[in-house]
Amino acid sequence: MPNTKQLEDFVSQVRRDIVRQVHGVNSGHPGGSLGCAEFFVALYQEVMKRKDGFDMDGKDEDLFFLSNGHISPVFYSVLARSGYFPVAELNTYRKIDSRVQGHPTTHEGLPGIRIASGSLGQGMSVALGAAQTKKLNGDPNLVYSLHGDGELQEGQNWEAIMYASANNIDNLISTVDLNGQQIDGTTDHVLNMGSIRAKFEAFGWEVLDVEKGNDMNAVLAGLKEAKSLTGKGKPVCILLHTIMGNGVDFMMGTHAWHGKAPNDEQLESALTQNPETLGDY
Ligand SMILES: Cc1ncc(C[n+]2csc(CCOP(=O)(O)OP(=O)(O)O)c2C)c(N)n1
Ligand SMILES: [Mg+2]
Repeated sequence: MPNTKQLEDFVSQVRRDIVRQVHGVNSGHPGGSLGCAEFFVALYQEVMKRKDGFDMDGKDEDLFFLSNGHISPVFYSVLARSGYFPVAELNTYRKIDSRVQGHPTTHEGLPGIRIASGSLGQGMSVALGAAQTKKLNGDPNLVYSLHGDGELQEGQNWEAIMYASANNIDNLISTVDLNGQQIDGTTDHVLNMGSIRAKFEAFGWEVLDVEKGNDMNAVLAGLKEAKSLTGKGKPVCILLHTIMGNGVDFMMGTHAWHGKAPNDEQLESALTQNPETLGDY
């Protein structure tokens, strides 16, 4: 099992992959991707029970669904570096005929991708369907999902959130990337949602906050605690407090880098801040 330093080194490489993918085609979403790097590395390298190889049935293993599909650069990097597909394929990000599309899709058959996402608001519905299926099949494994905070403004989420608790889907751990930012500004400014914790609780969920969503040990502890809360009749929500653009100083804490590529000079600076640890693709 990797130690914290190894996981942090992994994160450094993932950050390099994120900015290099986006810079390579001058498009894509670095901000949310960087903010969720620790979460993805913790999940795939430590927390999730995964089978060797990949199949769409997803039986007898934990599953993950990415709902905020625009943060695909972090997802692709962690999938590739966790053995799902060749790391060199990151070089085809957002290119014509690539399996590594700007927003994940299933028909390219990229191992690790279970749903198309990018049209926001749909992932929770799929995740809870998979979780309910596991319960019906007597499969004791868990389902994880990730959602943006701005994404919660999509109404379909709340149908899913309501359904999950009404049906005691207690093998589902849904994480919200609480970075306080979305495409056009802060979430408070664009559409103030009040207390997201109070809303999930009112809908019957168990909620826990991870205040340091970019601290590897805090993220691991939060995921561990969330796991301990499963199987008790309620779905579990992690409010993961992250910093958008984390790890690249000029991208941090602003929506400006939600969907914008760094130029050559900015890339150089970003790479200097994040040493190569596992080998660039
Ligand atoms: C249904 C739908 N509406 C609008 C968009 C455009 N869009 C893409 S990302 C985004 C912002 C989402 O905010 P958040 O989930 O907080 O992501 P972050 O900016 O933090 O990465 C929007 C509005 C979309 N992809 N899908
Ligand atoms: Mg956000």
